[in-house]
Formats: sequence, C-alpha cells, structure tokens
Amino acid sequence: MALAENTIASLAERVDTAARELHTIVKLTDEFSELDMQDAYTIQRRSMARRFERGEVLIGMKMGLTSVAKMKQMGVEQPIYGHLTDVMLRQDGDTLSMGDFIHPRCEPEIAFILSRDLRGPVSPAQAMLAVEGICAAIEVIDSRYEKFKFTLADVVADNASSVAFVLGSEVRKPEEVELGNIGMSFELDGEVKHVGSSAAILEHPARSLAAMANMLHERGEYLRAGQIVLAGAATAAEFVHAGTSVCLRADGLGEVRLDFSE
Ligand code: OOG
Ligand code: MG
Repeated sequence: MALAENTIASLAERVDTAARELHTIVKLTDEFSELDMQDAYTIQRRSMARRFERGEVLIGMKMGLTSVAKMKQMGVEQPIYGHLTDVMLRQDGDTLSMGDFIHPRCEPEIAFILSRDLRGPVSPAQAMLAVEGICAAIEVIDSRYEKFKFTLADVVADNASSVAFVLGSEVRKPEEVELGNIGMSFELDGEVKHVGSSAAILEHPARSLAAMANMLHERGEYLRAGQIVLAGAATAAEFVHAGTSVCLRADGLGEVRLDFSE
C-alpha cells in the first residue's frame, strides 16, 4: 500500500460524494501519483461501505475491461471489477432519467446468476458449476472523472464506473446456450452501433467469471449464491442522451432495452 490510511478514507469519501451528488472530480492520480491498484481496491471498498451504511445492499459484482474493444476505447489494459447494489438494478424496458447521471454510456453485456457460492481459485469450467442462469444485460457506466478519462487505479477507486444495469427477461441455463459465441447486436435508436460476440469477453465469458472469483480470492472474499456477475462489455460503450433508446439483442437470450428521458 502506498497511501496513508487517512488519505484512503478521504478519497473514498471523495468518490462516494461525487457519485451521490452527480459531479465530476479530477483524477485521484493527478494528486496522488503513488496510488496503486491495492489502494484503489481499498478505496473502492471504503466508498462501497459508505453506501452500505446508507442502506444499499450488495447484489453482485461486475467485471470491466474484459474485451479488447473496451480496453482500446478506454486506453486501459487490464480487467478490473466493481460492486453492484440493489439501487443500480433497473428493469427491462425502463426509462431512466438523464438527471440521475453525469455523462452516461451504455454497453452490451452477458450476466451470470449464481446458484452456489463461488470461491477462487477456480478454472472457468469450475466457475460455471456455480451458474444457474445466463442472460443478456445492458450496463450503464458513468465515470465520476472529468471527460470520462482515467488510469486503471482511478477507475478501480471509482467502482469501475458502475451506476446502473438491467438484465434481460430471458434467463437460460448454461447448457442451453453456446456461451462462448453468443452473437450480440447493440442498437441505439434502432440503428446497429456494434455487432459482436460473447467471445470478445476474455475469449469466453466463463473466463471472466473465474477471473472475478480469483481476484476476490486475493482479498479473502468470494461470490455468493444468488449474486449477479456482469462479465464485461463485448463491444465499445456508447454515450446516451435524453430520447435515446438502447437495445441489446443476444442470440438465444432475446433482447433487453433501456430508454433515456430528460
Ligand atoms: C470502466 C468500466 C468498464 C466494461 O464492461 O468493460 C466496464 C469504464 O469503461 O468506464 O464496465
Ligand atoms: Mg461494463
């Protein structure tokens, strides 16, 4: 750890307040260049602890930067994770208000729903034994950093830009889908912006799930039965505005939608 305990606490408060009050902040690394990944994950946990104290409930985890398209878009080259809470969960077809976000982007994802606890270290195949359901998902990300620009440590401290997500209504069992190659079409206002495949997610989304369990294991933590895990975007993300309709169609998993209003 590079940063002092009181610095970590105050940076956790800074990212939490920015997320709550919907304003941007300068990158933490601008001020604290020594901020390392371990500190960043500690800041993330401290800021989440503040949310849990306010009553939010942990319902899952998200992987991020698991596809080459996302790594290139963000200029950051290593998978990361963040926490998902009940207030981030929206329903398929919901209309979200732009007033609840800073500069939101949407991205197409695959989600896992776990039926068993999952402890690392595990292989992708072992990780899949804990999966009950697979569905399509749209994640809304909303970096608290100016211009949506950050280093790896900054974005980790900011809970991997998490703000909201929605799961598709069609949930399939692992044996019912070809998880390693699900065709995904990501549309804004009826126009196809990206076509991709679940293969873009670390070559197979099961690898993302295993990586999630294995990274948590480094901190002595594990995934719980019932939790949702987002595997990470299969394509680049798209900015949305008031009036934008977002739709993800995923082969065998139906479609999932979100709309944005003022
Ligand atoms: C970081 C979060 C990335 C994904 O699915 O790749 C992410 C960001 O792009 O702001 O959620
Ligand atoms: Mg994502």
